[in-house]
Amino acid sequence: MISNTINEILNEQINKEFYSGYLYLSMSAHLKELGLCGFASWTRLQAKEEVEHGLKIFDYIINRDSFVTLKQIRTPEFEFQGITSIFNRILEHEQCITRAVMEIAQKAEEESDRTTLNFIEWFIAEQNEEEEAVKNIIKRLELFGDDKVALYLMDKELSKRID
Ligand code: OFO
Repeated sequence: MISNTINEILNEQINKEFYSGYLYLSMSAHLKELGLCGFASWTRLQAKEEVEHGLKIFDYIINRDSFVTLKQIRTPEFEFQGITSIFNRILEHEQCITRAVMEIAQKAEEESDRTTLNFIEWFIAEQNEEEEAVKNIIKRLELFGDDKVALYLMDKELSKRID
């Protein structure tokens, strides 16, 4: 069984992960409207991944004989100012999630809860990967600026993501 503090922070994290999914879906819809099907598909797959993250925590709480408390998921943003700003927003959001994950690790450490610490390490590595992937996309978007051919090629490339 995990402590109340850890239980609470993990339940909050489930909500953050599901909210991330909502945010990515909202972005995906917008990107699809713009005709950027590859970017839309990339963010949609990311949404799916976020739900999986939430479920991973959901299962962990239950496996530790604790209680899952699902909270309301807030409405995601739905107005965006162009492709680069969407990816800057993603980076900002992921950095915020990274801080939340680090806080869980910190709390687990304070409580000498090595099982949670071990569990959350997967998320720390995952956050690092996600931030890196988004930074690479931003770098290229900034580099190519308004070049439509480059955007077309990037869209094509991102459409190849399968999971
Ligand atoms: Fe769950 O990794 Fe992004 O938010």
